[in-house]
Amino acid sequence: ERQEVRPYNRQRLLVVANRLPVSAVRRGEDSWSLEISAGGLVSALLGVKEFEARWIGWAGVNVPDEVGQKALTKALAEKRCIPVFLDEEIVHQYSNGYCNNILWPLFHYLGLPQEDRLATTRSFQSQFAAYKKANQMFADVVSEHYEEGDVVWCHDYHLMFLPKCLKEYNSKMKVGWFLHTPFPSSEIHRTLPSRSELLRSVLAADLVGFHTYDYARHFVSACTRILGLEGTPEGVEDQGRLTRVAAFPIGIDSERFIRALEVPDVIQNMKELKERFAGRKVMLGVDRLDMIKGIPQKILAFEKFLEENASWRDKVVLLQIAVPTRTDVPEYQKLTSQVHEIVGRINGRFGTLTAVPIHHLDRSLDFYALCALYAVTDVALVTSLRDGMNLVSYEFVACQEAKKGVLILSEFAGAAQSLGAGAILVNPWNITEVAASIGQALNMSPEERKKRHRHNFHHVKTHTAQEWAETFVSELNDTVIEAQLRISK
Ligand code: ADQ
Repeated sequence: ERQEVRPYNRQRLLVVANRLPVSAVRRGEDSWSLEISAGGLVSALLGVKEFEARWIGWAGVNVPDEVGQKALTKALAEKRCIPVFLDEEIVHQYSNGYCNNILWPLFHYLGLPQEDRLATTRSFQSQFAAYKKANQMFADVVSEHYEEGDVVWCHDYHLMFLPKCLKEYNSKMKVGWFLHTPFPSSEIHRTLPSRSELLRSVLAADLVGFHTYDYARHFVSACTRILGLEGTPEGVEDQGRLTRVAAFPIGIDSERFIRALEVPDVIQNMKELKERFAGRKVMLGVDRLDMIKGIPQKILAFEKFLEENASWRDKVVLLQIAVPTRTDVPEYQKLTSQVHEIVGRINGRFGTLTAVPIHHLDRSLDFYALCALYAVTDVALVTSLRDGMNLVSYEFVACQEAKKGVLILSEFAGAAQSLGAGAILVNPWNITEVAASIGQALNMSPEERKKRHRHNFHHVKTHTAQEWAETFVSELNDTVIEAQLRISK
């Protein structure tokens, strides 16, 4: 066993999230290959270098046998990752069921189809039981690895029950919880049968963080209205114990994107893309293929723009890169076919023998390919119906120093609050408005583009992922010290 020497000034940070930042593929009885997986949280925490961070989470595979578990644990240790092993039934009920089928749509203000709603209502109790059981399994692994002085940072809606489990294990543990999605209006949260239990377990944390003040305010209102607790400017108070609640808007590792544009392969790729789309303006969408991203709405708005602006038809192209996620869920399969159908119809309608207006790719791109695309884009289209923050808008801005392209951004993305002044804000449900904003963006004067870009670029460069994590952790440390002082008074 390799002995690790820990620099005395670096605090240990245990990052607990549903998924580890790597995906594991089994190559043999005791051999595994690991790949870094895409996603907002991964992108953000890759930028954090200040702490000695360790990840605790599920590796995304079912490993029923002990030999496999041992080998995977060993392989993951090299990446500073610690696995939580969940069996298929738990994953089905906890992750696919309670997390993705109940909390995810609810937190994004999306309803379920009637038949799913009834089925969900029936299976609710068993799914919530699985959710609590899974959270307890995460807590067991955390407590096994916890050392005094560590900071434990729990992430997202999958782990709302975790702060309570951790504090039951050790009331002195420093526990923070951060939500990457919106927290909805208390009127929405109220409909959850497990509404109180979830709020109470989150409140067991010392610090609770959200991307925006609105989400934080919704959470505090839920606690006051549903639990009858007192909301203060600092957070939520329960019999003298304060849970600090605040906004910590996430960012990206902007330098990583800026540097990527100097890599020879990226420069070559940009050159090829420019040649490929010469004479046409490039519009870009990059999203996980998810209901919340408003992909059909975006494409319909683009169709409306082409319909109303015949002169632009052979002068603009929309590249929509959509990584499939949750492909085993029927709702997501339906969304994929719906998007394909709309794209096919529009390309049939406005395409020529040599060119089509929409290129739709159902896949993930590697980091460098993505940077090249961002850099050659004239207009980025982010039309999320709801989005905690939306990092794609940040990444686009980071890659636009040369071009100063335009960002069209949904007012329902958290990013609207930080990049709103530089972007064109739209209501993604209003296709006429989005179509008009496409025209505005394509015709915008270079001076105005420059002015808008300057605002956004400054924000993206100064509000980084690293700063986000450092602020959260130092606030968590301070909160715990203040609480101790209050008790000793
Ligand atoms: P996501 O819903 O995953 O994150 P987002 O913030 O846009 O949304 O992050 C997506 C990440 O995946 C980006 O880093 C992007 O580059 C990458 N990505 C997306 N499509 C890709 C593709 N086709 N190929 C390669 N990479 C791709 C959740 C919340 C967000 C919140 C983040 C962080 O839903 O609202 O901003 O967490 O908190």
